[in-house]
Amino acid sequence: MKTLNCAGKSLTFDRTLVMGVLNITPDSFYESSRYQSLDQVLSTAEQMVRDGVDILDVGGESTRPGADGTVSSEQELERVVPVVEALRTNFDQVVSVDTSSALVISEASKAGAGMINDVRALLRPGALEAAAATSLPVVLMHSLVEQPETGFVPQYDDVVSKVNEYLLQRVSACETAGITRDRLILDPGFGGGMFGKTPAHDLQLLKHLDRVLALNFPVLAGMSRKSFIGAVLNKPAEQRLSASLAVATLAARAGAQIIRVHDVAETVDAVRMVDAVRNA
Ligand code: PT1
Repeated sequence: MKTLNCAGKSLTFDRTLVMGVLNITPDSFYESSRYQSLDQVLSTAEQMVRDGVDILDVGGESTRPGADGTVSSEQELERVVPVVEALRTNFDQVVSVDTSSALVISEASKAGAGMINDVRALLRPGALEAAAATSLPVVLMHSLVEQPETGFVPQYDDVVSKVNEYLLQRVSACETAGITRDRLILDPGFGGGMFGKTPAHDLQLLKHLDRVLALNFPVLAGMSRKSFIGAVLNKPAEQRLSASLAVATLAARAGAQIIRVHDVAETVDAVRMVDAVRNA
C-alpha cells in the first residue's frame, strides 16, 4: 500500500482521502468558503477535523473564474504562513499549501506544511527548485493558467490524452529537478475556462478518469461546486452540494485517491460508502 511522508505525518492510500478547502482569500468563487480572520479559519478547520478530513488545503491566491490573480508572493505569504503554523500546532492532519510561488513553497514548508499543491504544476520561476528542496509530496495539476491568453479554451482532439501528456512532461521536469516520482500526485484540473477546459471537457475527464489513473500515480480530483456542475444543472454554487457528492462518488469509484472539497462531512460519508462497496 502506497504511503506518502508529509513532513513526518503519513498518508496511506488504503481508503479514499478527503482534502478540505480552506480559502484565506477574500474572493473565493464559493461565498461560504471565504474566510477573513485566523479564528474563523481555525474554527472551520476544527469542524472539518471532527467531520473526518485527512488533509487541510490552505490557499491564499484565488484561481476562481474572474478573480484577479495579482496577489503578490509577499501578500500570499502574509496570509498563508500564520495559518499553516496554527493548523500544524492545533491539528494532526496534514496541511497542504495551495500555491504556485517559490517563496510561499519554501516558507510554508518551514512553517510545517506537509504537502505542496500547485495548479501551475511548478511552472512558475523557482518553484521546481523550491519544491525539490522541501522533500514534500507535490500535487501537479493540469491547467493552461500560465498560457499567454488565460481564458482561451483550446479545442482538444482528446482532452484526456492532452492532460496526460502534460502531466507526464511535468513529472519529467520534476525528476530532472530531483523530485522523485514517489512524491508526486497528479490532478487533471477540473475547472472549466479557468483551467483551460469547457464543461464538456470536465465531464469527459471525469468519465475517463481511469485513463489518468492508468499513469500509475495517486490522483486528486477537485470538482466541488465547480461551474461544470452549474453548466449541467443550471444552479448557482450554493445549490451544488448533492451534485458535488455525485461527482465525488464517481471519482472515488474510479479510484481517485484524494477528493478536494468544501463539504467535508457529506463527502466523507459518500467516499466511506464507496470504500465499503469496494471492500465488500
Ligand atoms: C483543483 C483546484 C485546486 N481547484 C487542485 N487544486 C481550485 N489540486 C484550487 C469553477 O469552474 O481542482 N485541484 N485549487 C479552485 N479553482 C476553481 C476553478 C474553482 C474553477 C472553481 C472553478 O467554478
